[in-house]
Amino acid sequence: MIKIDEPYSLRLGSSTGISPYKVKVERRLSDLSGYFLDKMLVQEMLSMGENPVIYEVYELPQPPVSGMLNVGSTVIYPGKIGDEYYFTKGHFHEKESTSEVYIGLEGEGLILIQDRRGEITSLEIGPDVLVYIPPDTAHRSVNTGSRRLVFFAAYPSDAGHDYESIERTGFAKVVVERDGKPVVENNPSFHE
Ligand code: PAN
Ligand code: ZN
Repeated sequence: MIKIDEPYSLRLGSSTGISPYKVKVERRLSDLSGYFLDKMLVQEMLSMGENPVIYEVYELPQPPVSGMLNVGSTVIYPGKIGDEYYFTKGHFHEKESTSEVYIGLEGEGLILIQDRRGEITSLEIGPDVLVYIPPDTAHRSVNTGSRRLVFFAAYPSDAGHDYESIERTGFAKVVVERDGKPVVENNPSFHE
């Protein structure tokens, strides 16, 4: 068992991305119903009792104390709602000075990183790729492949998650399938 404040090692990979873990969060379509472009399709699916798991997060959290790090992994399943690939909600950190590092373990995808002015960068993630997320940027992960996308994350344990700010405006770009390939396009419902 891993104890707070003591050195530990853990294993990367396997079905949960990190093992052991302490907390598992599951996000289904119903948790993300306002997030996808095709809201009619989402309502139709949910009313038919279709509520797929979009992603899971496995975490080894520490107390929210400056200087400590949370580590975790995210597993995004392959799939689309209409043309739009499955993604995470996305968030800013409440403590704006905090940054984060993702390391790809399995599959392929894109990380959308957006600053407060709505300037957005998309970076590829996959096995052995490290993505640095600077302070005060919203970040969302998108699975553009046909298999699970799994990545490791480490961030300050006192960072906190602010989902509301980015939920209000949306991300400036969406990742959709065009002719069988992922394409990053302007989000028609983005508003500053
Ligand atoms: C990640 C994310 C994880 C799930 O651990 O929390 O990928 O995405 P949402 O939190 O946006 O649902 C992270 O960035 N932590 O700070
Ligand atoms: Zn984060």
